[in-house]
Amino acid sequence: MSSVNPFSRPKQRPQEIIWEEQTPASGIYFRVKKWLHREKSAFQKIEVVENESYGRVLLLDGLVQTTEADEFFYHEMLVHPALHAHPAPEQVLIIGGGDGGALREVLKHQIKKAIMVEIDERVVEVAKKFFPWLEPALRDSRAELLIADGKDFVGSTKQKFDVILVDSSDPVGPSAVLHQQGFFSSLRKILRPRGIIAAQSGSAIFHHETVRLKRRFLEPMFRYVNFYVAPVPTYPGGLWCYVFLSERVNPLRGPAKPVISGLKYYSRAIHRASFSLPPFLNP
Ligand code: SPD
Repeated sequence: MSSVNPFSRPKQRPQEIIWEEQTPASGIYFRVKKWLHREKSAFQKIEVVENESYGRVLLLDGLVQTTEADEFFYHEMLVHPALHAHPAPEQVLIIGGGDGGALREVLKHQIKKAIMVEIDERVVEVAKKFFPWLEPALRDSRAELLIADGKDFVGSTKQKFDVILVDSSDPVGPSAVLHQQGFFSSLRKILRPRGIIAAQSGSAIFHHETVRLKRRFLEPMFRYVNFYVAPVPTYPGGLWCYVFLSERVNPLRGPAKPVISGLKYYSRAIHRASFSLPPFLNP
């Protein structure tokens, strides 16, 4: 997090503030230190602002996706539970994830190939310019970027994967289909027998109904359907849900190998703790 004193208040408040309406009655705001980018792509509104507390903030259609200060919570927890639970992942697929945070984390593992399928080329271009980790990740010889519709790719590819990560945006706009039953049944078909899917699944505080519905259609599809949580300070409610899906790998057994060093949030203890849901989230 930044070194700004969280208790100090600016004497002269700059005027511009942007906010994400997280529920009809509440949200989060960012005082704009500087506008870095604003455009309307073929798919969505893409904005990047500089903020004193969170650094660079990427918003898609007004919804916060990534901030420099807190993206590690989200990306580490999307990627590492699955990549550590699988004993030897080689082929990894990332659906979405155009800002590259998930790809960066995947490449910390000894995998052979990571394919990232992002629908909006402009998100990748903008992220390359403003978020320093994407360019080097894309230069890694194991990484492949496909600009394509994730649902179409999954429906047509002949490849099979050890780990599939769904780094989607919220279930509105181009990402809506990535939260639906049909998409998960297509993912199932391209998963290797010991494979694992990890998908972001919304706010633990505000999206109970979506989580409940997802659980209902996923449970008949996979032997292991385990929701887990992690903090993401700038996401609605500050506590985020993910789902871990597998036929063979039980995530409650914990990492299948030593945890890679240098991570900021994920650890062996966090792996176990994150699958232990508080009573209000249990079905
Ligand atoms: N409301 C926030 C949900 C965003 C989840 N995806 C973020 C993508 C970052 N790689």
